[in-house]
This record gives sequence, structure tokens and C-alpha cells, in this order.
Amino acid sequence: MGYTLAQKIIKAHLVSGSMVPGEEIALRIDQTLTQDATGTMAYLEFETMGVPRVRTELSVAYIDHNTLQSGFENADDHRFIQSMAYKYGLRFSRPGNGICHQVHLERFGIPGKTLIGSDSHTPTGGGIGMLAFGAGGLDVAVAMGGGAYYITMPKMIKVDLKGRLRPFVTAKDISLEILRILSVKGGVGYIIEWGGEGIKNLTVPERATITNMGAELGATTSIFPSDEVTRAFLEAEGRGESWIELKADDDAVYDKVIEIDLDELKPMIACPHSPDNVKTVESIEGTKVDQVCIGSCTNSSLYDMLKVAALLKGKTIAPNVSLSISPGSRQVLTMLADSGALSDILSSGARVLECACGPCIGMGFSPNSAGVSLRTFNRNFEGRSGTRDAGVYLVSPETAVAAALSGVITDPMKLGDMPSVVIPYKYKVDDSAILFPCDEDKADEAEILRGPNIKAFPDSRPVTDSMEAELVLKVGDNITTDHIMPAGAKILPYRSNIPYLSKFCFEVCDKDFPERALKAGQSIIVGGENYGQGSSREHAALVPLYLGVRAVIAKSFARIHVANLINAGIMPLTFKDPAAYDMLDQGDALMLSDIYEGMDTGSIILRDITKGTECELNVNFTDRQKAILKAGGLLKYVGQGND
Ligand code: MIC
Ligand code: SF4
Repeated sequence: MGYTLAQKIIKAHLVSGSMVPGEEIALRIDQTLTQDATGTMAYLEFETMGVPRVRTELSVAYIDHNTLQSGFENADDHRFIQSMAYKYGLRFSRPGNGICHQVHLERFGIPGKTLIGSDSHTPTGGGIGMLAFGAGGLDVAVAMGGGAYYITMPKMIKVDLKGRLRPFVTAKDISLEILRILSVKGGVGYIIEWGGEGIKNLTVPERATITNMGAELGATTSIFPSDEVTRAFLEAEGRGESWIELKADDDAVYDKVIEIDLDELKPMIACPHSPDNVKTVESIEGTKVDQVCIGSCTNSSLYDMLKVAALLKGKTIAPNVSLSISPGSRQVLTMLADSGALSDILSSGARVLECACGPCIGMGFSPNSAGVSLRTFNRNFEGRSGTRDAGVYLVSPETAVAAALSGVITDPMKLGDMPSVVIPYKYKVDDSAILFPCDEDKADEAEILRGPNIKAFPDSRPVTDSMEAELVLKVGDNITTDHIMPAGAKILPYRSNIPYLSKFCFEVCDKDFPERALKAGQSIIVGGENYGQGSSREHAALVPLYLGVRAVIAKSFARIHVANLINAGIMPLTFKDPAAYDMLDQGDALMLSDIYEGMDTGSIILRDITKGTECELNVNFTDRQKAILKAGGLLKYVGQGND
């Protein structure tokens, strides 16, 4: 039996474990990336581990999330990360150089290599055949130190693309279609491999849009083969020597195969407040639009921007619409400027923002109250835009332009003929905003610059054999990390200050939660399906830890969040019978006993002391995870000399 493409890369990087779905495997990691919103914490953790230099083939620290600098906090954190990169052997991508995933694809990604990044959209690298995973900062810190990355061996889905996209139907519509089919939890436990005749006509930036949004499916990662299209992209970036051919064996076996006929696909739109709330654009045409944002790591490539410029050329946006454009990288922006496309964008009335995440993570450009915002981004969770009652819709750049011009949601197929857009044969390569580290023999003298915004991270505690705790918060299905630990311009600068951040924990669901949790001392959270979906931010575990949360009991969890909980020493547990969820109420006193025995048998009894009832919980931990929980989190576990 042959191997799928992902299985081949896993096999080549396997450090321990067997490649049986559901088993724990450890992978050797070739490259890492961090961004600043998760990076400060990751580098503090790396520092604690006492490793003198990074041990990967390549590690890059990007600054792209917190670039507003509305106070000293961001600037201090940038300097901290820059000084860490210099001392410990990382490349440093300066603020303004672009969004980590876009820049990594352009300048560093290599087919067949493994990459982990402290950002959930790291699978963007799958667009050039990398096996790239989003991970918590601590897992990235461990990988930088040369440690393996532990995951559950995923099952394999193949998506077979047939036919060819029609004009105005795009890679983003393929992403939205697969979200419609599978939902935001449909990819959990799977790697998604894209193949079929239809991929031949998809450029690398289009493929990267698709692998990027695999994160929204909850997939472990997504990947395309490395073929002639990949070779052309790498050659255009002046990196043709990095290319190798990679594909699945002809007799590879997949657990699921999904077919999408590109000829039949229509422009799609994800409606508020979930990326899988997908409809055809034509079905909601006419809805008035207040704001349109084009950019983010999903749709900010040169190809996307050139299409946008061509569609805007000679036209003016509707008076009721505010349009923002954030090119994904300095390379994209420079080439837009050189080709004259930038002036087509500017003359339409668009506002050009920095090459950064910007509005995608609520760093500015929040919609007006109850506003309708169409965004080419990947997430439309409630409140993420910075405006609680805004309705955010996710669309392709083409659909975004159609709405910006007409002022209402409009099927882009009505824009007339699609102007032809040619991607240049060579990209303009300018790495002047990527700084090199110091030589290894100078590292001792290199100083780490720390600002007052950096506070100690919370002390985790070993899981005890029994515990009594209050059910301090009960929430429903699909709780995102944006619910647990919101981002946005007001809070994001405090990513290295857990005590301050804690004031905003679960703000979207329940403003009183932090105070109640602190009062309870030791507490448990109860959630529904897919708890912790979305971002890789380990703050969604570290902040609850600071507030005294010792366990989260849910119907099911998202992959990265469950790892972050364990790394923080918080037990993720699931209901044996999901109906037990209904019997628990906020405020109940709960009791877990014989936890250690339960870790071995796979189940423990939860007693509701208030109600005098009981239910059974699943305890699914590998031996390593049990040891991490008993040690009081991954940092302590590693500190004890373990891998
Ligand atoms: C996001 O898109 O939610 C983020 C901001 O990029 C996060 C990382 C973070 O919270 O810093 C992610 O996707 O992991
Ligand atoms: Fe940045 Fe948005 Fe991409 Fe997250 S999803 S990395 S915030 S652009």
C-alpha cells in the first residue's frame, strides 16, 4: 500500500511513535516561525529552557500582528523579540515587512520540510508542499531548542478538484465550499491533501489561500503536491534550487475522498459569525455594506492584489463604503507600486494600510456600530473585528471589490469581463527587512532588551489525584480562542502581561468571569463541541490557568487548544455521554477523585456535589501527556530533563 504525500513527509521526519491514526507521534521539525502576538511568550519560554542557540535548520521571528504601537508596549516587545533573535540565531522579519505566512511562503518555505509556527495559519506553507502546523508558543519553543513536535497521527482526507474555476470564482470560494461541506470541526483529526486535475490551474498563492483556511476546518494541516507550478513560483522568487517534486503514491489510501467540481462552483460567502456559515453570494445579494477589507494571510498575495487593482481601475468606490487594502508583504506592495497597480487602487478611494494583519485581528479599522463588513480574511468570529455588534462576512477579493463598488453585496460575476492579470515571471526580491543573527561566538555578549510590559508567566501546578472545584463557567458549542482570550487593539499589546490580560478573559461571553474565577480559587469550565477552535494562542490556556482553572470538561476540543491546555497543566476532559453536559450548571460544586487511576483506565467519575449526581468522563492522555500534567505543565516537564 502506498503513502499519501503527508504520510511520506511524516515518515521522513518520524522520531518516535507509529503512523497509526490516533497514536501519538513525534516529528523532527526543520523550520519554525513565530509572530509577535504569540512570540514574546514563546521566547520567554525558550529562554527559560536554557538552550544557547536555536537548533532548527531555520527559525524566523516575524513582527506583523502588533504594529499599531499606540503605547510603549508593542515597541518594547518588538525590541525584545529582535534582541532574542539576534542572540539565539534566528532571522528577524522587521515590522512592515509583511504577514508571517505570506513572507515565509515567498522567502523561506521549502517543499517536503516540516514547519511549526505559533500561529494557527502556519499550514499556509502547505501551498508549496511543506508539512506545516500551527502550534502553541511553548511547543514552538521546544522545537527551537531541537525538541520534537508531538501530535496525534491524523487520518487523511483527499479533496479531488475537477475542472477549472470560472472567472470571478476563486480559491477562496473553494475554501468556503469545503467549509460548507465539512464545517468548522469537520477537519479535526485529519490532514487534508489537495489533488486532482483541477490543481494544475491553481497558482501557489491560490493553493496557499486554500491550505491557510484549512485551519478553519480544524484540520491538523493541509497540503498540495510540489509540482511544476511550485517550481515556477520558487524560481520566480529566485529560490528554484529549493524545489523538489513531491506527490502521493498512486495507490495511497485515504480515509475520505471529497470531490469538488470547479466548473460548477459559484462565488461563496461566509455569513456572521462563523466561517462555515456559508451561502452563495447570489443568495444574499443586495445587503447594504459599510466596510470592505482586502488583505490578511488568506488573500494578500500579489496575484490577489493585481486582480483587485485591475477591477478597481478607473472606478470609484460607493460613498457608503470604506475600503481598506493591506498587501501581504513588502514584496507585494513594492511590485504593486512598480507596476502602477497601486495608483489604480488609490484612485478608487481605497485606504492602503500597512503590510500586516491589521483589521483581521482587530488592530484598527473596526467597523461602525452594527456595521456590515465584507472581508477577504479567514475568521468572522463575534467581536473579533473590534465591534461587538458588527456583522462580518468572509469573501474572495473579487466579491469584495464588487461590494466596494456597488455598496451592496453583489455577485462579482456581474462585474463584466475579468481583466487579464499576469503574474510576473520574476518577483522583486529585497530581503533588506530581514535581519540576520549575530555569530555564535558573539552570542554571550548580546544583550536581551526587556520592557516593563513583560511580566512573569503564571505558575502552573501539578495535577493532584483528587480535586474539588467550582463550575465557574458553562459555555456552548464552538467556543473560539477569541471568546476565551480576545485580541484587538486594546488588549493585544498586553500579550506578555498575563495578569492584565486576565481582566478580559471570556469578555465576549461573560464579563464577570475573571472576578468569579479568582474568587473561586480553583475552578472548572464546562464547554460544548469543538471547544477552543481558532487561534493557536496559548494565552487561552495561560490566562485561565492564572485565574485558577484546573480542568476544562467539554463535548470535544480543537487540536491546538487541547495541546495548549496540557502544556499549561490544565486537564482537558470529555463527557462519555454528551447528555451529561445538560445536567451541570454554573455555580455547581464539582469533585474529581482518583484522577491518577483514571488516567490509566481512561475514565473518571465527576461528582456534582451540589446536585448529588455523577457522570463519567473520558481521560485520553498519552504517557507523555500524563507526565506533563503530573509535572505541572510542559515547561516544568522539560525542566526536569524530559524531551
Ligand atoms: C489569529 O488569526 O487568530 C491569530 C491572531 O493570528 C492567532 C495567533 C494569536 O492569537 O496571536 C492564530 O491564528 O493563531
Ligand atoms: Fe494575521 Fe489574520 Fe492571518 Fe491571524 S489570520 S495571522 S491575524 S492575517
